[in-house]
Amino acid sequence: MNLLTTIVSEAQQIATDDYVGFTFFVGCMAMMAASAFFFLSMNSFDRKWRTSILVSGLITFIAAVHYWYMRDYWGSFGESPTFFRYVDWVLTVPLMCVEFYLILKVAGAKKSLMWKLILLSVVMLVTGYLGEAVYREQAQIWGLISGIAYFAIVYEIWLGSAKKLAVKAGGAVLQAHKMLCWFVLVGWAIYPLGYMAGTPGWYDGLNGLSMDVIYNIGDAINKIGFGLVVYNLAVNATANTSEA
Ligand SMILES: *C/C=C(C)/C=C/C=C(C)/C=C/C1=C(C)CCCC1(C)C
Repeated sequence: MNLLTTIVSEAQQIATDDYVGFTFFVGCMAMMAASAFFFLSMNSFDRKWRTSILVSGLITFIAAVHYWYMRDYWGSFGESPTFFRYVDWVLTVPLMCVEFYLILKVAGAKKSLMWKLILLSVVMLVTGYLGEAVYREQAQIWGLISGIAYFAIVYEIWLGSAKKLAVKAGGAVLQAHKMLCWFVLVGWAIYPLGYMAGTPGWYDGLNGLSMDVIYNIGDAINKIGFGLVVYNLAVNATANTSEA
């Protein structure tokens, strides 16, 4: 069977009220399209922005591959593909931390900043996984620890050394940094909501919502949005240098 007939027969299997299956399917396509867009645009930018655009494309590409499997897993078992979900995140979220480092390099960002953000993101995700998949009865505690790591990331980029570097860089970099900060503060806050919808705890009222739909919406906004902010920065910065 070729790819198109596979896709068509998959689409026919998704019931009209299966929002989870639908968002996995659309998410997969959107991630693929975004990857093609980022990869194909790469060479139109100054050399120093190409790595950033490459990383944007890698983030959506890695997600596209995982969505392909998650869509299939959901279609076959009707269960949350928690393992694939967290493997995806543990690869893509550190890459988002790399993006912060890459755009702040012009202001002299050091690798230690990158590793600090990566470490915090791994702590956030590993503890989240433990609460969601391994120690579900203690989901609240693991979620809390994960949330603390999340706030440490928010602090670092909004007020910590990353912020100082962004101010030092100024112009288009500062603007892009601010946008990315908003993505982390508001866009990433979608995930704890999904977690609360899918695990037991004091927040049981949220259980009517679908964890997977919430995560899928979060991924589309954050992965593609993040990439577009970086793309926009490369467009602006490249235009400025060619004017000068
Ligand atoms: C592309 C994927 C992204 C940007 C995933 C981000 C995930 C998070 C910010 C997850 C955060 C969590 C908490 C803050 C507490 C509960 C457990 C998590 C892992 C869902």
